[in-house]
Amino acid sequence: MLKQPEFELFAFWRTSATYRVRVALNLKGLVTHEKIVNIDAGEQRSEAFLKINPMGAIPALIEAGHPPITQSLAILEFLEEYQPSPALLPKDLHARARVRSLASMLVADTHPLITPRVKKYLVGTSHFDDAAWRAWQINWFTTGLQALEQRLASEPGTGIFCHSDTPTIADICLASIIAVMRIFKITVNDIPTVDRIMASCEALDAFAKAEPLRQVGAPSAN
Ligand SMILES: N[C@@H](CCC(=O)N[C@@H](CS)C(=O)NCC(=O)O)C(=O)O
Repeated sequence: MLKQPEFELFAFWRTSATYRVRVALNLKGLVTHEKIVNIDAGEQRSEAFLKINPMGAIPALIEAGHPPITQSLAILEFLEEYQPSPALLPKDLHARARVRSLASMLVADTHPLITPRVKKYLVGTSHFDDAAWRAWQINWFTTGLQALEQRLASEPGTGIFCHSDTPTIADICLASIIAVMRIFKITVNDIPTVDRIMASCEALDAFAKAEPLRQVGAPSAN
């Protein structure tokens, strides 16, 4: 029998934060119905969507009868508690803190700097042209991923994945950044540990199925 969607996910094909939620749902075998918010058309700033998330950003996850959950990391933590298996956080207290710390380097310190709202502000107030915006993107992706590489390459907790040998929230966040960099055709060199872990992630169906170009609305899916 076909599984019924348990959640509604406000999403767009290419976004990093939505990718994170898609991977977690896939890993946990949970089903959603996606509602597209076209961020290229500015739908995230529509009156209707601002009632769901006043920040004007996706994703938002709604379980029937409950208020929306926004912020991809909060959604991942919610899904982890909603369905603990397979676990996306290690059991050990210090290992959990490490995974959350690695994830935050990307979700809190890297991704927000390259969002459409930041671009809109820089173009509108500082007259950024395409070249200036691209240099900005490359700078912040490079800063985030090089710092992550330094930690992954030197810390004993690193295994096949960011922490040990099963995927965690940190891997989901790492893969979400690389996935959008590919859309923007940006590469960061000399990050061998990050590249190796990304390859381990992509070998898993849950990550492969979340690949932006495989989503409804993506250029190749039309
Ligand atoms: N910290 C938030 C970031 C959400 C976010 O910025 N989402 C982007 C797409 S990846 C968005 O909707 N941006 C709209 C905009 O910047 O105008 C999260 O992780 O959920």
